[in-house]
Amino acid sequence: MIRTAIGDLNSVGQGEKVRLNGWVQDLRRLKSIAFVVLRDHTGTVQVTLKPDALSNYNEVSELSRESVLEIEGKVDRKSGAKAGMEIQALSVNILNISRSPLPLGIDDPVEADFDTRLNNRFLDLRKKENNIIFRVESSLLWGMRKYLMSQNFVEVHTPKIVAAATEGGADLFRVKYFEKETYLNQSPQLYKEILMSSGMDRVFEVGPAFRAEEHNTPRHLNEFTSVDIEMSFADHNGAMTMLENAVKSGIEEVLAINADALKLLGKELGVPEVPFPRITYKECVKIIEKKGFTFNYGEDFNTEHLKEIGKEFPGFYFITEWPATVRPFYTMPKQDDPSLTNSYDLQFGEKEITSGAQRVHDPDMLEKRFMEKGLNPSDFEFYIKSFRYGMPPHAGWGLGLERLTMIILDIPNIRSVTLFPRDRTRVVP
Ligand code: AMO
Repeated sequence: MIRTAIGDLNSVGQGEKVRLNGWVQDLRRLKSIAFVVLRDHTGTVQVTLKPDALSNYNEVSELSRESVLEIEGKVDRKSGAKAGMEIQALSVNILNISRSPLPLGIDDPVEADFDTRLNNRFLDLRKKENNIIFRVESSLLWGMRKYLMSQNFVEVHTPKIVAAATEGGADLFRVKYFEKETYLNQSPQLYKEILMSSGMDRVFEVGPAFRAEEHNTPRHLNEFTSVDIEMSFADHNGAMTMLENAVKSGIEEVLAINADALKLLGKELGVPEVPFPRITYKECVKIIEKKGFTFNYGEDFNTEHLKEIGKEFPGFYFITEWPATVRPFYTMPKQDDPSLTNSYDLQFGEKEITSGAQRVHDPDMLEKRFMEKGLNPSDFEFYIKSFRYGMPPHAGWGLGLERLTMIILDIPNIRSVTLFPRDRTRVVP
């Protein structure tokens, strides 16, 4: 008999036989009858166990919580079960017995502290409201992938053990690679650009990015999932259009696939209108100065500044035309004012989700930019070389998948939307 998901029992008729697989969420033994609340990834159902129907009744009715069962039984809608239905067990196969007590309760009314939850993440994720986050993230990414594929992007995979830093030398994890010193990649930046010179035209990558940032905040991980694109014969405007449409498509997919999840999590989500507003860095400086902050023009905005700007723009919006002082070497200067750049961040209120830009494609200008940033171009020879033999103009972005998931589900801590978070103190599990 094929397995029925508990969530699909509604479409099974009275008296029909089903096979269910799941965990014992609760077990109550009365005088001559026992009730199991069986749980799978789709929900729970009550199963009635009777001694005369089951040869192993005594063993089953003594089982510990979270033991794993396969149950064959009949659907009974006439009994007094609260959910309007229960299962009358015909056979129970014990697939595994859980030890007791559990290090973390699955349906305890009092929530355990976050560290205990993360230390026992396999149990924590058995809670529907926790594991459903990752179903939402999966459909969000699927919607973005669908859009990018429809625009002729090719999904690629670039190395994560690398010889050069892309986003600044301070935040690098060092890896001993036989006789050489190498790093874990902070971003696929250099490789996705090299692929533009390979004639691949449009590429995207979904993969891990590593940042040895010391600070422990609710928005930073030391390993996060970066969704990156790079496109040829395009500038920052073309890349921003791709970004807003990809985000919209991701949200549409969540709404189409995860309506139940959103209801369970109590989240309201709407499809954002595109195009998203574009606000320049200079306009943002005016906003924060108006609020009484003294601001050093040319610096990055801090959390307090972004809070103020976010109050003016509570939804998705771009901050554009950042000064060259705060953008990496690969960022294209603005043609009519080279102190600024053809760059942007995608924001949601005070939160940054994406950075992107048109890139420098002239190898001489690129070498100059390296030197201006105090970097030695010869350390990047493998990258600059790909610019010398016909590099097309190109642009792209990198989006933090966990950051976008936090935003669409309105979840305050990035660790909640990461299966096994890596932060300043946590590398296990
Ligand atoms: P940037 O360094 O701004 O740009 O990173 C891009 C996006 O990645 C996410 N992100 C993080 N998420 C969680 N924890 C972190 N420590 C963390 N650091 C970054 C953010 C951020 O907006 N190469 C460029 C992208 C490009 O221009 O294509 C880059 O990596 O959501």
